[in-house]
Amino acid sequence: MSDPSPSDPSTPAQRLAQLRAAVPTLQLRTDAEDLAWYGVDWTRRWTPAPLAVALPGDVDEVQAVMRWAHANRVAVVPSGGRTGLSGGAVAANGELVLSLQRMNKVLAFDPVDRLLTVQPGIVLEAVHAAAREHGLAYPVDFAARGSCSIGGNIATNAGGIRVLRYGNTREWIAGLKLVTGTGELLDLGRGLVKNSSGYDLRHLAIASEGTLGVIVEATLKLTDPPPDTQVMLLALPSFEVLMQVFTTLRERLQLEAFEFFTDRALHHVVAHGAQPPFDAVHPYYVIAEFASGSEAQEVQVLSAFEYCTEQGWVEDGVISQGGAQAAQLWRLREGITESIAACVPYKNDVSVRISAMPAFLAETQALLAREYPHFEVVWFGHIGDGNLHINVLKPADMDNAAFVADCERVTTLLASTLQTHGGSISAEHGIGLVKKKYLASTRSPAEIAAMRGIKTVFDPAGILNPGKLFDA
Ligand code: 2HG
Ligand code: ZN
Repeated sequence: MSDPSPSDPSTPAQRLAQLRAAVPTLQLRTDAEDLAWYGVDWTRRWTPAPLAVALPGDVDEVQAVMRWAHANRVAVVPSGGRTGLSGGAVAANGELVLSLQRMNKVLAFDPVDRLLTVQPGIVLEAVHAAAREHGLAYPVDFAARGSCSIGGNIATNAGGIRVLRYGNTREWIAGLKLVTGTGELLDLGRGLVKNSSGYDLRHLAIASEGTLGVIVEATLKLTDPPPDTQVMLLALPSFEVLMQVFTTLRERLQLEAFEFFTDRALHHVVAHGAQPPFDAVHPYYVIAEFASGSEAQEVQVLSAFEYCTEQGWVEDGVISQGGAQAAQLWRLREGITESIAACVPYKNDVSVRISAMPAFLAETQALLAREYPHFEVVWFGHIGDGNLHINVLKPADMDNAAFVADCERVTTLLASTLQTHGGSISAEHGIGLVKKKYLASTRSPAEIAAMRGIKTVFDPAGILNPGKLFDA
């Protein structure tokens, strides 16, 4: 928490009493168990120590909390499903956690505009279900769908496994209501398809990681339901052929997703209970989902598969016959994060242009082989979007602080490799606390200065998620 201002020497207990008086209807939790639960995200690197957890039930309460926090200079951490991987929702310094979990309803559906208006605490999977009920789809999707919230997805511009076809969360936000650091309510975008009336503040709020405002409502674009699909899992002999397989499948099929993982990733998922797909072990695997159903499409699928095999790019493969098998194949990719969680991974989430991927990869592979000779490194990710997840696993006998320090040393080198290739240190997980010191490798000093200036406009007292993204 930011230090109390000189005119406000109150203790935490006095502050809470003040907050209770200012917003008498507000649900507040202060049990040690709640503070521990709401004070962290999936990073688990920080010790939670919030002041309290506020669970507002409506927009008025959020505004009242923010007005109080602004007046009393109390730091606030907006909080969704806390499935983030960059520490964006961590409250380790006496901040007030503002959990949107009770604000989790569908508010409206408009069939003409094909817009679904929801509260921020709704879980992604429930958004999918609501869209389906109306015969439509909300296409952003990823493994944390059962617990992440739409507000958190928007605050990080979440990507996931269908970006290749549908883009990031940003593409699907037609409107946003945002409560700023002074408690002002902004109604941004309002579902308009066309609106050339100056700065689009909605897009500043998207990916702002709770530093500009609290998202209290979102209007989401829906689209046609996805086509019937099949899933293909391919075993590849080398990384070099990966981009060739991608280019071939993208040319010949209507790709819905294209992801990769290594033998180490598969090893962990199988050890975690998944079914091994092939008898032999192969260095690399690709999972692709594509439109299929007509006879013509099926012929194309087989011919694309045969072509890749003839080129020597594919050592083995399987094509799903039915939804259950497709789900089983997807589990091999989507189960990776959970399967390595116990190994306390240090996560890199990097991106470059797809065209820069081969050169970037060659350099990065050499860098990591040189710098991490004794650590297990698990590679996977959204290769079709130029986005790699590189998870470095902590040796069981190594001290966590020493492990993180070593990984941070190597991440500095990785950040400069990324800079050479015009890439980003955070493709889709956000900067939060974890990537803060590398922001300057991805954004110029002038850009960071502009971001700071914007932060001051939305949050003049600097109370919204302080210390995340950049320091004050
Ligand atoms: C995924 O693509 C998520 O599965 C998590 O972004 C990535 O655990 C990770 O590094
Ligand atoms: Zn990902």
